[in-house]
Amino acid sequence: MESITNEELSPNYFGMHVFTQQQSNTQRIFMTQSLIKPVGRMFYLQRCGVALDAAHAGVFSHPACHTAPARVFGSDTFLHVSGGWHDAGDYGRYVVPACKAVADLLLAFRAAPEAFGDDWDIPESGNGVADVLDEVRFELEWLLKLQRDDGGVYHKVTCAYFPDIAANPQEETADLFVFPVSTAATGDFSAVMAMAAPLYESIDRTFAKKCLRASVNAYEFLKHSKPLPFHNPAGVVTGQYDDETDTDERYFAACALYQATGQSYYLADATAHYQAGRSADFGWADMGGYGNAVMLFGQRACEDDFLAGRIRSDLLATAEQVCERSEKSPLGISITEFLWGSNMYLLNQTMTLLLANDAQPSERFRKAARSHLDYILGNNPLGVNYITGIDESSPKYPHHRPSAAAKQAMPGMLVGGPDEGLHDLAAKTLLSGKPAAECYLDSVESYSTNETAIYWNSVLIYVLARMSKLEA
Ligand code: 9MR
Ligand code: ZN
Repeated sequence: MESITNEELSPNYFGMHVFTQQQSNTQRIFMTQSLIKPVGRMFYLQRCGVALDAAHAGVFSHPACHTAPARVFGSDTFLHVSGGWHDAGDYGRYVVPACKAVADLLLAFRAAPEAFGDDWDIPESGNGVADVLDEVRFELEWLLKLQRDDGGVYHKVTCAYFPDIAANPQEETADLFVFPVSTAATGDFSAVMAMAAPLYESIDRTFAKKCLRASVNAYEFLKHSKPLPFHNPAGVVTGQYDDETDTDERYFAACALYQATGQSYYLADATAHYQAGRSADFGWADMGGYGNAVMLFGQRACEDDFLAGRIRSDLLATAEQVCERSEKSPLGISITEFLWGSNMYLLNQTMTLLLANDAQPSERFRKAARSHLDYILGNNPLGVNYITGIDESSPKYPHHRPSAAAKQAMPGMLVGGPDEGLHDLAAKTLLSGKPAAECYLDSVESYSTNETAIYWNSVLIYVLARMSKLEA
């Protein structure tokens, strides 16, 4: 990447170097576009169940991992559930965050298809299909394996414990388990399968149909199921992704199925869920924002004018609030607390701004979005570019097993960023008393501030793709 010298930048309030209004555009277009490929390639490098060859994966190549059949927890049944992406710095595969990642990537492709080439240097490159869709299909094929015949979708496939931090993927050979069906997983699954169906229609009709059938099947399970929240059984410590509220996932599924089929049955459900309580967020536990996004920007105009109007005005109002917080903040960002994965929360809110800008173009929304991306790329109190492998200030020691094993950071990964809760020992020991925005440690020990995750990279992809089109 072309480097930008300090002279081209000017110091801001904190003496940090930022893009200026006049200088920014060309540089930012170049920067956002050139980041899409490395950030997108992270998904390929997280692939599970298949060998990654040296030609495509370099030092991160590995033989097929996690291919043993997994035991349905508490039973004598074993299932073949290989495939999908490793979630994060661990090798777990979890449906709920996987669906957030898929939803982000599919929305990104819909919003800016021209930002996605067929040249990500993955095995499918050059096959005539945008590599982001090849990559998403890899995840969808895995998700399909997690659906029971009655439509319910298992919550996760993991071991009971995390392996050593320097374990290669193929070295995690402890027993694998498939954990119980949850309604959050089933709702998210139904929704992303419905989002995928129309996008894969022209690529592979049979696959598109399979996605739609699976979506409908999951939806009918949901309709007849009480909420089934997931909690780790005793003795299991891998990620939980627990979500006590499944109404937003049910809403998202109804919206996506309405978009895919045009059936009033789903529209009526979407309206009912919306009226019962709405969530406009894009977090792994709060998927209502995706329902809104597919409803407003899907292929079909929403036939319920009242619902469409409400969604639109809510989106604009939420974006105004994001701007207000961002404009008030000395850091130029809209998050007011730094939770585990703070960088994701900031980018989720940036997604709100960019969707709102699509509903009603506004320089105010775009300005806040630029300021947020600048923060991620280094305009923050620590001067850290929170994406690995981009410049000298990028994290070098992410809490990420393949990186620890290879003794070098896999490039193109967004780290979680400051977490004022100091949720790991290294953070507690070394960051105590620091301002919230500085509660970040570039250490492999700091899983609460320096881990990486597919659903953090995915929202970054959305922001990069949408902004590269905006700036052009
Ligand atoms: O991203 C998750 C964050 O929102 C939670 O606060 C945290 C603790 O429950 O877990 C994070 O997810 C981790 C998951 O549990 C296991 N894989 C790594 C994830 C990223 O740190
Ligand atoms: Zn694996």
